[in-house]
Amino acid sequence: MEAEAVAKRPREDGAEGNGGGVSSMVEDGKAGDYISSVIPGWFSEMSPMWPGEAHSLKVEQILFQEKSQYQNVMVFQSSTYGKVLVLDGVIQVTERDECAYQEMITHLPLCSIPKPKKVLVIGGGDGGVLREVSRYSSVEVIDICEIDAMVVDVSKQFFPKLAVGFEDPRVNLHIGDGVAFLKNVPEGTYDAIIVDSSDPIGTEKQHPISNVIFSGKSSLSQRCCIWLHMHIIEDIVSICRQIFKGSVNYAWTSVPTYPSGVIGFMLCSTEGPVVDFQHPVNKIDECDSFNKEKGPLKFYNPEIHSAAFCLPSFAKKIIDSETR
Ligand code: SPD
Repeated sequence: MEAEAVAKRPREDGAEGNGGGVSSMVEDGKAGDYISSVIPGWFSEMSPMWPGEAHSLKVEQILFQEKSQYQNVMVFQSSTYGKVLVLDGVIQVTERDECAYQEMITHLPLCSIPKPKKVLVIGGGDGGVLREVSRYSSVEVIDICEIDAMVVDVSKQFFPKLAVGFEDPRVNLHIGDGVAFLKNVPEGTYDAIIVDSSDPIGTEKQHPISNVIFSGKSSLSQRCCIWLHMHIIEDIVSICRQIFKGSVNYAWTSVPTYPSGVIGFMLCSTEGPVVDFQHPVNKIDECDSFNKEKGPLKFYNPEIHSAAFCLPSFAKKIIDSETR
């Protein structure tokens, strides 16, 4: 669907502003079971993936809601986090804190390998990761495979500061299934593969993308939260250890609007030159292959890169025991 067509579509319930539509959506069930409201006029993120808790944002206005072929897509204007993109009831990005996620998921792997040239993004249809990858002048090709064209269109319409990533001439957009795409990629094609998915449910065994990303020399996948999913992270680390013959690492960062306020990343490398993810080889402010014309980073720096691998004791104990 084209963004222009999307823009003109009125809300089905005819309500306007003040987030009143959130409550009415719950009552009439139009947006499915995912959207709920603890307090009228607020969006509350509830899911069996984080039982017993709900992070809430005050809604000023619902700007878009539609069911794509794959999921419920919603954009609302919040009081304090700018515009918010929600897929199947789960916050994906907010204008205020998107920098933390997009910069970390991109620069943790790309600052860890010298002069990355070919990069694949799986998911990431909002364009934020592309925006960050395009900062590297060493990069020649940026392929992206996003399953849901509506996410791309909605981002171009409502999140131009993210979707600017699509404007880079090195970007090749493929709309389709990431697993199918990867099956046709010869091993070693990409220097880095970044999996920017919605929340993965269960372990790698149930999430086939991770079973085929070994073709990359380095890969990163967003992986759960230490406060909520330690048991899943434990399984994932163990399975990655069997799949990846290089290094397997877990890092995390703060994203206030994600469940429990943090999100984790699995960083893995194939055999070959050792990738020391914890100590970036590209110092982003000094590095030749970094295009300074794109403006300053808001969140990432070399210190926060290394710090992202420091874990609280309860998580370190489990992850270290799996990585030995
Ligand atoms: N709990 C939400 C995790 C969302 C991860 N994907 C975000 C996509 C942003 N490019």
